[in-house]
Amino acid sequence: MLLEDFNAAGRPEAAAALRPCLDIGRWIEELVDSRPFGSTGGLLDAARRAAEPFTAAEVEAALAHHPRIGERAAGNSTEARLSQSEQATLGVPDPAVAAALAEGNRSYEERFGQVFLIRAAGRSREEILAALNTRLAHTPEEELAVIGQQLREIAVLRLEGLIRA
Ligand code: 2AL
Repeated sequence: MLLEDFNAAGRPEAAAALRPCLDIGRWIEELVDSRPFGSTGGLLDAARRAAEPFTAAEVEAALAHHPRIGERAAGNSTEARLSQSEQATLGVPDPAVAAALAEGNRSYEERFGQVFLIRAAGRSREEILAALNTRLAHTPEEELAVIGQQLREIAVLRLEGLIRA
């Protein structure tokens, strides 16, 4: 979508364009209401700042949209295709790394009661596994902050791919 079309779109259409990036109503509304943006850079800066910090409930709802690391998103929606492309770096996993990721995901979910989330684009499997092990030692409060940051990074990268000058 062109930035000028995003700027000119009706509120529901503009919100629908943003939703696959990050499904947090307050974030979407803030960006929709901040139009028009003079540049994609301005839009991305606003996306990094909007609705910060997220509440625990917002994070929990947004997490429900993300498949586990190492699991392919089902379907052909914009959201699923974005996730598949982000996780493409995971490639055909080395069975030992795949098993370690599955075990790490399990431990993380047991400890925090939610899916382990990380901005996968640009990260190797080994980096993701190392981050998973480090984050297992966090407190729930520390994790809430990290997850908020990861949701923002994923959203900004998605926006960068979806809206162009
Ligand atoms: C994902 C995903 O689908 N894309 C990404 O960057 N991270 N999932 C996850 N559990 O971290």
